[in-house]
Amino acid sequence: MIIIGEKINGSIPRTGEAIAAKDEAFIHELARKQTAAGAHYLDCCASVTEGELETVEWLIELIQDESELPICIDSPNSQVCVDAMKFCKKPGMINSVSLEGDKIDVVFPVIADTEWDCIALLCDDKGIPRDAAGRIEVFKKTMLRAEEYGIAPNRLYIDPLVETLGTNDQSLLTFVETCRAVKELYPDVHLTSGLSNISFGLPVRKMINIGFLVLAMNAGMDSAIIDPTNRDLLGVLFATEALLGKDEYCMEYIGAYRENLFGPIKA
Ligand code: THG
Repeated sequence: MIIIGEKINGSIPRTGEAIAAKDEAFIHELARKQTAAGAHYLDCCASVTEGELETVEWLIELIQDESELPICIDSPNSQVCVDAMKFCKKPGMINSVSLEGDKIDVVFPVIADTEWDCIALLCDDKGIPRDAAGRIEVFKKTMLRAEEYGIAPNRLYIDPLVETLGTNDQSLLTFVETCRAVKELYPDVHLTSGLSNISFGLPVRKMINIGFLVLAMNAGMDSAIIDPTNRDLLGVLFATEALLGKDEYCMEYIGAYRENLFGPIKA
């Protein structure tokens, strides 16, 4: 599983406060903790109404003080995404494009001849297609655009988008059907997702999130935007990899346990 650490995101109240207060130590600590917890990328989302690019630059520099990990630049503004690439010491990931507006035309030509990867959401100007068939149509169009620019399927992380279970009881089933169809059409593309939308408005959200993670991994999801310092989630993640036959002799599971990434908290 490719773990994208979600904690440096201004829409998390405590992180938002730290960004507003220019609290460098707090951002340093988020970068350090998520790196120690085994993340592979660190998501960076300013979530500010003004001066987004300057805030993203500040965040990226703080992240790079503490971590060698590649950065996942998370902004709804594609121009900010591509402008922030130059602040990064190594290629990372753009989060995200979709068929909405001119996002693909802004991002794909810039990343084409680089080693940057990109998350693509399965939505367009009409929103998120209700059923899997509609999302697959968006996926096919996205892949045609990627091919035009010579971006190989293994550089794309497809986010099928998940709706809230509380308002759509078919949400997980639609997500799974979309994942399976994506993998059948293009076995080399990655699948990713944030976990939080599924459980919005429900009590004890962590339970729903964990169930979602397991079922999504079973459908081929090989990446997730999560809190890597959530020890319960990490334990289930490593257990599920092993159960799905993707962890020879459970070496990864055992290794993560030995590194104290999950399990009872040791003094
Ligand atoms: N898809 C893509 N990008 C995304 C999302 C997505 N970026 C933003 C968001 N969704 C993913 N990021 C977050 C960040 C924080 C939280 C949820 C989603 C959050 N975190 C809790 C906190 O920090 O307090 C902790 C949760 C936990 O402990 O597990 O709520 O869907 N492409």
